Amino acid sequence: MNLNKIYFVSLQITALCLFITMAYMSSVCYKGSRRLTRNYILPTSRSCCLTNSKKPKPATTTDVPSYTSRVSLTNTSEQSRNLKWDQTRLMKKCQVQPNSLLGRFNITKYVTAAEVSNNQTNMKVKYGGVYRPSNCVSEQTVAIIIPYRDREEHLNILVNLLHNILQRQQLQYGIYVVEMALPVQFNRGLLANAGFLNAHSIGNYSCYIIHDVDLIPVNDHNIYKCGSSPKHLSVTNTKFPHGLPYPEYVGGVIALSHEQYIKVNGFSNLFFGWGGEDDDLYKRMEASSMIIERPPVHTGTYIALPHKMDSSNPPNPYRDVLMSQSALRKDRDGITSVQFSRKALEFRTLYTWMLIDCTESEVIQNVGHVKLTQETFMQGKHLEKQPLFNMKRVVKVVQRGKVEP
Ligand code: BGN
Repeated sequence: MNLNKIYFVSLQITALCLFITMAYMSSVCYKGSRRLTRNYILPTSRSCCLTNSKKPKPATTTDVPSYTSRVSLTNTSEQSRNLKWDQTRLMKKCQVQPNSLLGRFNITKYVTAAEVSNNQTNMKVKYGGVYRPSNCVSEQTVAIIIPYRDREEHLNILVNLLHNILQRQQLQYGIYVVEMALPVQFNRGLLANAGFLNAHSIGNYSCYIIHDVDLIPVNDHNIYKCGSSPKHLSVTNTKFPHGLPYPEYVGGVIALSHEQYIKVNGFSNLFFGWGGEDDDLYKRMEASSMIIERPPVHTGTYIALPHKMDSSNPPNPYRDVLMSQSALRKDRDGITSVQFSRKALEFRTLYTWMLIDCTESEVIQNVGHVKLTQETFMQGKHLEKQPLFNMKRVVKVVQRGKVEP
């Protein structure tokens, strides 16, 4: 009798345990399927769910391009999306002016290439020069685009310093160095456009900062983020110690959000050689009714690294002609029309490097330059009584590119 009673009670206990276990498991699975648990959801816990019989789709190479999976900027696999969602939900937003900032600092000596690779800050950077803060969520994702040719020493100094500053600013960012293949003349605007398009497809950034390779920031209160208007960050440098050389100057370092870059159609692609592409950008922004934001002079200060006159980048003799019609040309000459081929793409230790090749004639042809200049000439006559440019000189530009007028 006693034995029977014990047997009966133990049966009841076993049944109760079984019931509790099943109830617990189904609740975990249910929560998992609705992504509500605080635990990171693993495929094993999901696959146990009776309510969610669909197995997670395995990540294919097209889902997760090797670059993005390595840097975890936009990993599209379901598991990583869950992870990201949960992490993001748990983390606070990064500060606008983090306590780690130093303000104005002195640079007593520049780093060597060896020091750059041993630097602790640089070790936190992932291949391709991308970084995200580990303890907070950056409000913006920032791509630094550096148009580049033959300035390795400057590039080392700049990239090393940028990693330090941008990490102190608690930003999620990537650095992109865009090089122009020889023998084509250097074209800063076209390189910026190519950098924008590539960085966008790699990391879908919200903010794009076009940065001269020889300008070194010396104040980390100069926040490398975009604003509601384009933000010109390099207000003064050792070459222009008294501030802007002229009020419309937007050369050096400028930050444009993704929307702003699209709205102005980026830079003109037609400025081969030195000068004018930045003034042309100013005209595009003006034509789009944008105003330019700037930090105070003390904050927007840079060192201009000295360099010899660059023989492969002579002043562009057509820059004033091109500039005079920039607003009218803007919609057909920019990121919507840029012509180039990407010869190489490398995810280097501290930056992503790409080599861009183009031919002047193709670039000019693609803008429909001759046709456009005749149209704008007529428009100019009609609207302003005065022709907007010197027709003879524009034809010369076209002939230089060997396009039949
Ligand atoms: C200006 C250049 C800019 C350059 C600044 C500073 C031109 C256009 C002339 C019609 N503009 O003179 O491109 O950033 O100097 O060096 O050349």
